[in-house]
Amino acid sequence: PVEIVPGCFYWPGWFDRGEQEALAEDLRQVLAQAPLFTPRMPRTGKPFSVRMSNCGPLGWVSDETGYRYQPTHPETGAPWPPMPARLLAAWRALAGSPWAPEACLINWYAPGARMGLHQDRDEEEFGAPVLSLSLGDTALFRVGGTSRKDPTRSIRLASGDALLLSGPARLAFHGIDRILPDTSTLLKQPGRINLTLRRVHRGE
Ligand code: MD3
Ligand code: FE
Repeated sequence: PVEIVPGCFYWPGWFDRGEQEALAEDLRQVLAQAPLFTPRMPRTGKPFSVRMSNCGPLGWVSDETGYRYQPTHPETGAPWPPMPARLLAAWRALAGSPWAPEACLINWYAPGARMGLHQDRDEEEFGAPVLSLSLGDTALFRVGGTSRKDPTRSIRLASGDALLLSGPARLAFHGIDRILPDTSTLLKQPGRINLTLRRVHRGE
């Protein structure tokens, strides 16, 4: 892999086209059980431009009352569907963690959606890495340091790419500046899916 900033490892083209198609089909089945919802900012209730769902024992949600992990879908009340075996295999191959991932957040970016610079701090375990997998249109991804003022680097995350955030990069500021239109034929509609596999609790 290529180290983008300390602890941020990048595998361009980790999944070949056939594997990407199989993963996209896995996700269609997950989303049939756990439909995309529109998260809202704490306090203000302002909607995110990104829509979300989850699979695995826990899922990340955000509403007027705050950010949290919970075992059920915020709208249907059903447990999140299990993580597809293909995702668990990618975690085992790349994460270097003895513990299984507890949550897989599914982010759906329609053209024009973005995600502002932020840190991921809702997990109790920052020692475990986060694994990000991209499908569909290419995203312009930005990553900096642990202070918002630190300089940032941009890379394009294309369909099939994998990114591991570990060590000092685990608490780095990061975001998605924009989705580049017409850069992939994988999905049946224009846009991008990002998957992030995470540990929420300390391993035991
Ligand atoms: C750096 N997702 O879900 S993936 C997120 O493309 C998130 O949907 C973006 O930021 C997306 O929280 C970026 C790359 C990524 C994911 C998690 C990180 C970078 C990260 C956690 C810590 C540091
Ligand atoms: Fe994030």
